[in-house]
Amino acid sequence: MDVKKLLDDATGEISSANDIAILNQIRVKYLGKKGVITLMMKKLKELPKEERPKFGAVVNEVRNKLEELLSEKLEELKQKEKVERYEKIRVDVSLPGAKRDKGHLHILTKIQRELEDIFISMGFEVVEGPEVEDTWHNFDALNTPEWHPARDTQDSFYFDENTLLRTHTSPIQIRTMLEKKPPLAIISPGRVFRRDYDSTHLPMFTQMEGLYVDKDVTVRHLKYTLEEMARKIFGESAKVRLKPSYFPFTEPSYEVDVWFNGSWLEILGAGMVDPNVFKNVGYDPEEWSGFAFGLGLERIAMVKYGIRDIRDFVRNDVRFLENY
Ligand code: FA5
Repeated sequence: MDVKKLLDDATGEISSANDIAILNQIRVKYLGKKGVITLMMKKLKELPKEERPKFGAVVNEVRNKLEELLSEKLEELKQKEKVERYEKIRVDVSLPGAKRDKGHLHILTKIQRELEDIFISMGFEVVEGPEVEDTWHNFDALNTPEWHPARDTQDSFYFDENTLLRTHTSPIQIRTMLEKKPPLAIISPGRVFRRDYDSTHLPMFTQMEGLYVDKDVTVRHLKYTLEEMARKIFGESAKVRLKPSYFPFTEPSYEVDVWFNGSWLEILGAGMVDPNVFKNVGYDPEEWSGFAFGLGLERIAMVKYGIRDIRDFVRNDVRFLENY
Protein backbone atom coordinates (compact mmCIF):
# COMPACT_ATOMS: atom_id res chain seq x y z
CA MET A 1 0.00 0.00 0.00
CA ASP A 2 1.41 3.31 -1.04
CA VAL A 3 0.77 5.39 2.04
CA LYS A 4 2.29 8.50 0.60
CA LYS A 5 -0.05 8.39 -2.42
CA LEU A 6 -3.02 7.83 -0.14
CA LEU A 7 -2.09 10.85 1.93
CA ASP A 8 -1.56 12.98 -1.17
CA ASP A 9 -4.91 11.91 -2.66
CA ALA A 10 -6.75 12.58 0.57
CA THR A 11 -5.03 15.94 1.07
CA GLY A 12 -5.95 16.96 -2.47
CA GLU A 13 -9.60 15.93 -2.00
CA ILE A 14 -9.87 17.76 1.31
CA SER A 15 -8.35 20.94 0.02
CA SER A 16 -10.69 21.08 -2.99
CA ALA A 17 -13.87 20.31 -0.97
CA ASN A 18 -15.99 23.44 -1.14
CA ASP A 19 -18.82 22.61 1.20
CA ILE A 20 -19.37 20.80 4.46
CA ALA A 21 -21.43 17.97 2.93
CA ILE A 22 -18.60 17.04 0.55
CA LEU A 23 -16.10 17.20 3.41
CA ASN A 24 -18.25 14.76 5.39
CA GLN A 25 -18.26 12.33 2.46
CA ILE A 26 -14.45 12.47 2.40
CA ARG A 27 -14.34 11.81 6.15
CA VAL A 28 -16.55 8.74 5.67
CA LYS A 29 -14.48 7.57 2.72
CA TYR A 30 -11.26 7.54 4.77
CA LEU A 31 -12.22 7.35 8.43
CA GLY A 32 -15.71 5.85 8.40
CA LYS A 33 -16.47 2.27 9.53
CA LYS A 34 -15.68 0.98 6.09
CA GLY A 35 -13.20 3.72 5.33
CA VAL A 36 -9.77 3.22 3.78
CA ILE A 37 -7.87 3.83 7.04
CA THR A 38 -10.23 1.67 9.09
CA LEU A 39 -9.75 -1.21 6.66
CA MET A 40 -5.98 -0.75 6.85
CA MET A 41 -6.13 -1.06 10.64
CA LYS A 42 -8.09 -4.28 10.20
CA LYS A 43 -5.41 -5.60 7.84
CA LEU A 44 -2.86 -5.06 10.61
CA LYS A 45 -3.79 -8.45 12.05
CA GLU A 46 -2.89 -10.23 8.83
CA LEU A 47 0.67 -8.89 8.87
CA PRO A 48 3.62 -10.74 10.38
CA LYS A 49 4.01 -9.80 14.02
CA GLU A 50 7.27 -7.88 13.62
CA GLU A 51 5.87 -5.60 10.91
CA ARG A 52 2.76 -4.68 12.88
CA PRO A 53 4.18 -1.90 15.16
CA LYS A 54 5.80 -0.05 12.27
CA PHE A 55 2.78 -0.31 9.99
CA GLY A 56 0.48 0.58 12.88
CA ALA A 57 2.49 3.70 13.60
CA VAL A 58 2.39 4.79 9.96
CA VAL A 59 -1.38 4.27 9.70
CA ASN A 60 -1.91 6.14 12.98
CA GLU A 61 0.17 8.99 11.77
CA VAL A 62 -1.80 9.15 8.51
CA ARG A 63 -5.09 9.01 10.44
CA ASN A 64 -4.00 11.82 12.75
CA LYS A 65 -2.84 13.87 9.84
CA LEU A 66 -6.17 13.36 8.00
CA GLU A 67 -8.14 14.24 11.11
CA GLU A 68 -6.16 17.39 11.51
CA LEU A 69 -6.66 18.35 7.85
CA LEU A 70 -10.39 17.54 8.03
CA SER A 71 -10.97 19.63 11.13
CA GLU A 72 -8.96 22.55 9.76
CA LYS A 73 -10.97 22.41 6.55
CA LEU A 74 -14.21 22.13 8.52
CA GLU A 75 -13.38 25.33 10.38
CA GLU A 76 -12.50 27.05 7.14
CA LEU A 77 -15.77 25.98 5.47
CA LYS A 78 -17.86 26.99 8.48
CA GLN A 79 -16.25 30.40 8.41
CA LYS A 80 -16.89 30.67 4.68
CA GLU A 81 -20.57 29.74 5.06
CA LYS A 82 -20.98 32.27 7.82
CA VAL A 83 -19.51 35.03 5.67
CA GLU A 84 -21.77 34.03 2.78
CA ARG A 85 -24.83 34.05 5.04
CA TYR A 86 -24.00 37.51 6.33
CA GLU A 87 -23.31 38.74 2.83
CA LYS A 88 -26.80 37.69 1.79
CA ILE A 89 -28.53 39.65 4.54
CA ARG A 90 -26.09 42.50 4.67
CA VAL A 91 -27.61 45.97 4.48
CA ASP A 92 -25.55 48.69 2.94
CA VAL A 93 -26.47 51.56 5.20
CA SER A 94 -24.66 53.99 2.97
CA LEU A 95 -27.13 53.44 0.08
CA PRO A 96 -29.81 56.12 -0.36
CA GLY A 97 -33.10 55.07 1.32
CA ALA A 98 -36.33 54.20 -0.53
CA LYS A 99 -38.12 57.51 -0.97
CA ARG A 100 -41.82 57.49 -0.22
CA ASP A 101 -43.93 60.15 -1.89
CA LYS A 102 -45.84 62.16 0.63
CA GLY A 103 -49.52 62.64 -0.20
CA HIS A 104 -51.53 65.77 0.42
CA LEU A 105 -55.11 66.91 0.37
CA HIS A 106 -56.82 67.29 -3.01
CA ILE A 107 -57.07 70.86 -4.19
CA LEU A 108 -60.89 70.78 -3.90
CA THR A 109 -60.76 69.55 -0.31
CA LYS A 110 -58.40 72.43 0.47
CA ILE A 111 -60.67 75.02 -1.14
CA GLN A 112 -63.66 73.51 0.65
CA ARG A 113 -61.93 73.72 4.05
CA GLU A 114 -60.72 77.24 3.34
CA LEU A 115 -64.28 78.35 2.52
CA GLU A 116 -65.68 76.56 5.57
CA ASP A 117 -63.23 78.42 7.81
CA ILE A 118 -64.18 81.75 6.24
CA PHE A 119 -67.92 81.23 6.70
CA ILE A 120 -67.56 79.71 10.17
CA SER A 121 -65.64 82.85 11.17
CA MET A 122 -68.70 84.87 10.06
CA GLY A 123 -71.02 82.75 12.24
CA PHE A 124 -72.26 80.19 9.68
CA GLU A 125 -72.76 76.57 10.66
CA VAL A 126 -71.82 73.63 8.36
CA VAL A 127 -74.62 71.14 7.56
CA GLU A 128 -74.81 68.22 5.14
CA GLY A 129 -77.52 66.46 3.19
CA PRO A 130 -78.15 63.45 0.94
CA GLU A 131 -76.82 63.17 -2.60
CA VAL A 132 -79.81 61.03 -3.59
CA GLU A 133 -82.69 63.45 -3.34
CA ASP A 134 -86.40 63.53 -4.10
CA THR A 135 -87.86 65.88 -6.68
CA TRP A 136 -89.86 67.74 -4.03
CA HIS A 137 -86.76 68.91 -2.12
CA ASN A 138 -84.67 69.37 -5.29
CA PHE A 139 -87.31 71.28 -7.30
CA ASP A 140 -90.92 71.68 -6.08
CA ALA A 141 -90.18 73.12 -2.63
CA LEU A 142 -87.72 75.45 -4.34
CA ASN A 143 -90.57 76.97 -6.31
CA THR A 144 -89.74 74.92 -9.40
CA PRO A 145 -92.86 72.90 -10.30
CA GLU A 146 -92.79 70.11 -12.84
CA TRP A 147 -93.80 72.31 -15.79
CA HIS A 148 -91.04 74.84 -14.99
CA PRO A 149 -88.41 75.25 -17.75
CA ALA A 150 -85.66 75.62 -15.10
CA ARG A 151 -86.01 71.89 -14.50
CA ASP A 152 -84.70 71.18 -18.00
CA THR A 153 -81.55 73.26 -17.55
CA GLN A 154 -80.66 71.09 -14.60
CA ASP A 155 -81.34 67.75 -16.25
CA SER A 156 -79.93 64.97 -14.12
CA PHE A 157 -79.74 61.30 -13.33
CA TYR A 158 -83.10 59.91 -12.24
CA PHE A 159 -83.59 56.62 -10.35
CA ASP A 160 -87.34 56.85 -10.83
CA GLU A 161 -89.81 59.68 -11.45
CA ASN A 162 -89.40 61.13 -7.97
CA THR A 163 -85.82 60.25 -7.07
CA LEU A 164 -82.66 61.72 -8.57
CA LEU A 165 -79.05 62.64 -7.87
CA ARG A 166 -79.40 66.20 -6.60
CA THR A 167 -78.65 68.82 -9.24
CA HIS A 168 -77.57 71.49 -6.75
CA THR A 169 -77.09 71.91 -3.00
CA SER A 170 -80.20 74.12 -2.76
CA PRO A 171 -82.43 71.29 -1.38
CA ILE A 172 -80.37 71.76 1.79
CA GLN A 173 -82.12 75.12 2.20
CA ILE A 174 -85.44 73.26 2.42
CA ARG A 175 -84.12 70.51 4.71
CA THR A 176 -82.56 73.06 7.06
CA MET A 177 -85.59 75.32 7.27
CA LEU A 178 -87.92 72.38 7.91
CA GLU A 179 -85.71 71.39 10.81
CA LYS A 180 -84.68 74.71 12.38
CA LYS A 181 -86.46 77.81 13.51
CA PRO A 182 -85.09 81.15 12.25
CA PRO A 183 -82.80 83.03 12.62
CA LEU A 184 -80.21 80.77 11.03
CA ALA A 185 -77.00 80.88 9.01
CA ILE A 186 -75.72 77.72 7.33
CA ILE A 187 -73.39 76.60 4.59
CA SER A 188 -73.47 73.16 3.01
CA PRO A 189 -70.71 71.75 0.81
CA GLY A 190 -71.30 68.65 -1.30
CA ARG A 191 -71.39 66.84 -4.60
CA VAL A 192 -74.04 67.59 -7.17
CA PHE A 193 -74.81 65.98 -10.52
CA ARG A 194 -75.92 67.16 -13.95
CA ARG A 195 -75.88 65.99 -17.55
CA ASP A 196 -73.00 68.31 -18.43
CA TYR A 197 -69.51 67.64 -19.77
CA ASP A 198 -67.02 70.07 -21.28
CA SER A 199 -63.97 72.12 -20.29
CA THR A 200 -65.98 74.21 -17.80
CA HIS A 201 -68.70 71.67 -16.83
CA LEU A 202 -68.45 68.32 -15.07
CA PRO A 203 -71.25 65.76 -14.64
CA MET A 204 -70.29 65.57 -10.96
CA PHE A 205 -69.07 68.74 -9.32
CA THR A 206 -69.01 70.43 -5.94
CA GLN A 207 -71.16 73.24 -4.68
CA MET A 208 -71.40 75.10 -1.43
CA GLU A 209 -74.81 76.37 -0.51
CA GLY A 210 -75.24 79.31 1.81
CA LEU A 211 -78.46 80.38 3.55
CA TYR A 212 -79.02 83.22 5.96
CA VAL A 213 -82.48 83.90 7.42
CA ASP A 214 -83.25 86.67 9.89
CA LYS A 215 -85.39 89.79 10.22
CA ASP A 216 -84.74 92.65 7.76
CA VAL A 217 -82.09 90.91 5.66
CA THR A 218 -81.25 92.88 2.50
CA VAL A 219 -79.12 92.53 -0.63
CA ARG A 220 -76.44 94.56 1.17
CA HIS A 221 -75.97 91.69 3.67
CA LEU A 222 -75.61 89.29 0.75
CA LYS A 223 -73.12 91.48 -1.07
CA TYR A 224 -71.03 92.12 2.03
CA THR A 225 -70.89 88.39 2.85
CA LEU A 226 -69.77 87.52 -0.68
CA GLU A 227 -67.21 90.34 -0.77
CA GLU A 228 -65.79 89.18 2.53
CA MET A 229 -65.51 85.63 1.16
CA ALA A 230 -63.88 86.85 -2.08
CA ARG A 231 -61.32 89.02 -0.25
CA LYS A 232 -60.31 86.13 1.98
CA ILE A 233 -60.05 83.61 -0.88
CA PHE A 234 -58.56 85.83 -3.60
CA GLY A 235 -56.91 88.60 -1.61
CA GLU A 236 -57.82 92.14 -0.52
CA SER A 237 -57.99 93.53 -4.07
CA ALA A 238 -60.72 91.09 -5.15
CA LYS A 239 -63.97 92.75 -6.18
CA VAL A 240 -67.47 91.32 -6.50
CA ARG A 241 -70.12 92.21 -9.08
CA LEU A 242 -73.80 91.21 -8.94
CA LYS A 243 -75.55 90.75 -12.30
CA PRO A 244 -79.32 90.36 -12.53
CA SER A 245 -80.26 86.77 -13.18
CA TYR A 246 -83.06 84.33 -12.57
CA PHE A 247 -83.57 81.43 -10.17
CA PRO A 248 -87.10 80.26 -9.28
CA PHE A 249 -86.24 80.15 -5.58
CA THR A 250 -84.79 83.66 -5.20
CA GLU A 251 -86.20 87.10 -5.98
CA PRO A 252 -84.26 89.14 -6.97
CA SER A 253 -81.61 86.76 -8.29
CA TYR A 254 -77.99 87.37 -9.26
CA GLU A 255 -75.10 85.83 -10.96
CA VAL A 256 -71.97 86.83 -9.12
CA ASP A 257 -68.60 87.58 -10.73
CA VAL A 258 -65.26 88.18 -9.04
CA TRP A 259 -62.56 90.47 -10.39
CA PHE A 260 -59.33 88.57 -10.23
CA ASN A 261 -56.14 88.69 -12.28
CA GLY A 262 -57.57 91.27 -14.65
CA SER A 263 -60.95 89.79 -15.57
CA TRP A 264 -64.46 89.15 -14.27
CA LEU A 265 -65.36 85.51 -13.73
CA GLU A 266 -68.67 84.01 -12.74
CA ILE A 267 -68.42 81.80 -9.68
CA LEU A 268 -71.87 81.56 -8.16
CA GLY A 269 -75.59 82.11 -8.20
CA ALA A 270 -77.38 83.95 -5.41
CA GLY A 271 -80.44 85.95 -4.41
CA MET A 272 -83.01 86.87 -1.79
CA VAL A 273 -85.08 83.89 -0.69
CA ASP A 274 -88.40 83.87 -2.57
CA PRO A 275 -91.50 84.29 -0.32
CA ASN A 276 -92.95 81.11 -1.87
CA VAL A 277 -89.99 79.10 -0.57
CA PHE A 278 -90.63 80.45 2.95
CA LYS A 279 -94.29 79.46 2.61
CA ASN A 280 -93.31 75.93 1.54
CA VAL A 281 -91.36 75.39 4.77
CA GLY A 282 -93.86 77.13 7.04
CA TYR A 283 -91.96 80.40 7.63
CA ASP A 284 -93.97 83.62 7.52
CA PRO A 285 -92.53 85.70 4.61
CA GLU A 286 -93.89 88.87 6.23
CA GLU A 287 -91.75 88.23 9.28
CA TRP A 288 -88.63 86.59 7.86
CA SER A 289 -86.25 87.48 5.06
CA GLY A 290 -83.01 85.98 3.88
CA PHE A 291 -80.41 85.45 1.22
CA ALA A 292 -79.03 82.29 -0.36
CA PHE A 293 -76.13 81.48 -2.64
CA GLY A 294 -74.62 78.48 -4.42
CA LEU A 295 -70.88 78.49 -5.12
CA GLY A 296 -69.13 76.24 -7.62
CA LEU A 297 -66.00 75.00 -5.83
CA GLU A 298 -64.18 73.84 -8.96
CA ARG A 299 -64.80 77.24 -10.52
CA ILE A 300 -63.33 79.01 -7.50
CA ALA A 301 -60.23 76.82 -7.70
CA MET A 302 -60.00 77.48 -11.46
CA VAL A 303 -60.11 81.23 -10.95
CA LYS A 304 -57.66 81.19 -8.07
CA TYR A 305 -55.08 78.93 -9.72
CA GLY A 306 -55.68 79.69 -13.39
CA ILE A 307 -56.80 76.14 -14.24
CA ARG A 308 -58.19 76.00 -17.78
CA ASP A 309 -59.84 72.60 -17.99
CA ILE A 310 -62.24 71.59 -15.20
CA ARG A 311 -61.80 67.91 -16.14
CA ASP A 312 -58.28 68.01 -14.66
CA PHE A 313 -59.86 67.83 -11.19
CA VAL A 314 -61.11 64.30 -11.82
CA ARG A 315 -58.41 62.91 -14.11
CA ASN A 316 -56.35 61.81 -11.11
CA ASP A 317 -53.11 62.75 -12.82
CA VAL A 318 -50.49 63.30 -10.09
CA ARG A 319 -48.57 65.68 -12.33
CA PHE A 320 -51.58 68.00 -12.09
CA LEU A 321 -52.44 67.32 -8.45
CA GLU A 322 -48.83 67.80 -7.30
CA ASN A 323 -49.00 71.51 -8.19
CA TYR A 324 -51.60 72.33 -5.55
C1 FA5 B 1 -77.48 76.78 -8.99
O1 FA5 B 1 -77.14 75.62 -8.95
C2 FA5 B 1 -78.28 77.40 -7.87
N1 FA5 B 1 -78.74 76.39 -6.99
C3 FA5 B 1 -77.42 78.43 -7.15
C4 FA5 B 1 -78.17 79.27 -6.20
C5 FA5 B 1 -78.23 78.92 -4.87
C6 FA5 B 1 -78.85 80.41 -6.66
C7 FA5 B 1 -78.95 79.69 -3.97
C8 FA5 B 1 -79.57 81.16 -5.77
C9 FA5 B 1 -79.61 80.83 -4.43
P1 FA5 B 1 -76.14 77.32 -11.17
O2 FA5 B 1 -76.77 76.28 -12.02
O3 FA5 B 1 -75.86 78.63 -11.84
O4 FA5 B 1 -77.05 77.67 -9.91
O5 FA5 B 1 -74.83 76.75 -10.54
C10 FA5 B 1 -74.12 77.47 -9.53
C11 FA5 B 1 -72.60 77.40 -9.79
O6 FA5 B 1 -72.20 76.03 -9.92
C12 FA5 B 1 -72.17 78.04 -11.09
O7 FA5 B 1 -71.95 79.42 -10.90
C13 FA5 B 1 -70.90 77.33 -11.39
O8 FA5 B 1 -69.85 77.88 -10.61
C14 FA5 B 1 -71.15 75.94 -10.87
N2 FA5 B 1 -71.55 74.97 -11.92
C15 FA5 B 1 -72.74 74.83 -12.55
N3 FA5 B 1 -72.73 73.78 -13.38
C16 FA5 B 1 -71.50 73.23 -13.29
C17 FA5 B 1 -70.87 72.09 -13.90
N4 FA5 B 1 -71.50 71.27 -14.74
N5 FA5 B 1 -69.58 71.82 -13.56
C18 FA5 B 1 -68.93 72.61 -12.68
N6 FA5 B 1 -69.47 73.68 -12.07
C19 FA5 B 1 -70.75 73.99 -12.37
